[in-house]
Amino acid sequence: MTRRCNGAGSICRRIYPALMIAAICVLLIAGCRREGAKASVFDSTGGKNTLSKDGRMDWWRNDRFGMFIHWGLYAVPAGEWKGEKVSGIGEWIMEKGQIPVSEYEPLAKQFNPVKFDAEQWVQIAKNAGMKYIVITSKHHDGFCLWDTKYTDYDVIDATPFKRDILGELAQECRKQGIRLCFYHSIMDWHHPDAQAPFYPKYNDTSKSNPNFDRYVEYYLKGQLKELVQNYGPLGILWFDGEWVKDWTRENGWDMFDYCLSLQPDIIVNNRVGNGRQGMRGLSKSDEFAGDYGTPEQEIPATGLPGVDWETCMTMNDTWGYKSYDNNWKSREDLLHKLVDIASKGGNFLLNVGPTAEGLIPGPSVERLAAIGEWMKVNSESIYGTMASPLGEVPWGRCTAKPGKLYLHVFDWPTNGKLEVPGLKNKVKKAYLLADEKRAKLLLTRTSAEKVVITVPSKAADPVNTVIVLEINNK
Ligand code: H79
Repeated sequence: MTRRCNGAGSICRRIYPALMIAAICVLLIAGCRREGAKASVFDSTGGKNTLSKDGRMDWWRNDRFGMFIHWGLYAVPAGEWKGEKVSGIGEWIMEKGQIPVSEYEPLAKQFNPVKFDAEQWVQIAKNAGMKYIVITSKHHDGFCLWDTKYTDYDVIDATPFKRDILGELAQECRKQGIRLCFYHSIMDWHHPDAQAPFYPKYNDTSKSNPNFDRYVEYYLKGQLKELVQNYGPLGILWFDGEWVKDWTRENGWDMFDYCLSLQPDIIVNNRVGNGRQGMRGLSKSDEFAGDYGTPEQEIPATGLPGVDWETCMTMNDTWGYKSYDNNWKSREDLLHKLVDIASKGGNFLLNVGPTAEGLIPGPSVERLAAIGEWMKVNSESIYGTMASPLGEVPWGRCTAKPGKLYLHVFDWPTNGKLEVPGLKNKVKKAYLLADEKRAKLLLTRTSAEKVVITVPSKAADPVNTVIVLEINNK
């Protein structure tokens, strides 16, 4: 959560000077739209697409907060195999437990999530203030949540449930105004032309499959076309598992172009290319395809000026449901993470792992409801904001819009004085975002770079009270 630069190496050396400049130019951001990220994708489609990257990314840069859903057969064993707990993330049980395809596949017969209610899931996301949902159409285990014609290993052909999960979600998302997006794994432990033959180590990155091209051209591309055509228009295609040996940089560009050919305004994450820097999630350079970086389970120590990124994170320690994982992050922590990410210019993709019955676990629902309560009052300080121009502030975080700063006060001052450092702009007015009357708070400039706001003795919200500053951008 701190802005220390721990171990981020060259990134830090690049970022700190940039941050300094940003701080010096505090809020000279007249037009104030976030600058478009590096245009690694411009013209990659040979002029077939008329949409600019900025045009495609516009909603995503505004919406900031999405729900990740990891759901598949792994919800059935829920972290246990043959009476033993299997360590690691739940959706990796097939690999971690070295389970052969022949033993994993029959889980499909037990997948009967009769309590699945798309309306409820979408409502939970929407009430939390989330604007998009990214669900696993296919994870590494290869099981598909829709009726794909490319395999019978799907919810319609292999399970007693026989309902089109993605279809029901697509319909609800449209109804409730949430953007639907799919996570689609490049790696596939079930497909004979992909990693299935690598058993007992499906994730062995030293191995090649001579038929991998056939898997990509016929199976992967065929499925993606089904997904876009049956359930689109989609928001994002979210790839993963790109580290398999057979996936090349060229595969990444080709797939990226293919996705845009299916839907010209679609967004594609950077894991479509094979240039990701581990869990830090950013691409090593512009040579790799993809629209935005994907730090996993971490928040970059500083913002990344000019780069679009989205932190994906679990609420406990697993993506796919594990019955005994109770290591939940607190609601306060999760809200602070959302704000921390926004203050650095990123998006937050927060995960839920529904059970085999089809329910989002209670602790997840409670946490999302708490975030939603805060968002109902304060979402203006998240949507459409940009990274903070202030640098580090001792009491919390800051987000910005043209002519406005949102001070997110995590630690409310006990002496009734909130000091705002690094602020040279003229401040016209300060008020509590929670105050419908917008009553003016007393402002005192104590130096060329410091303003002190006199605040009520008690915080409106003990977790995060937002103060709005109306400022002159010059
Ligand atoms: O879907 C969830 C996980 O199942 C998947 N991504 C999230 C969103 C995932 N997370 N962690 N892993 C998969 C573990 C993979 C780790 C590694 Fe690697 C693969 C280590 C070495 C190869 C990551 C990718 C680090 C280097 C390349």
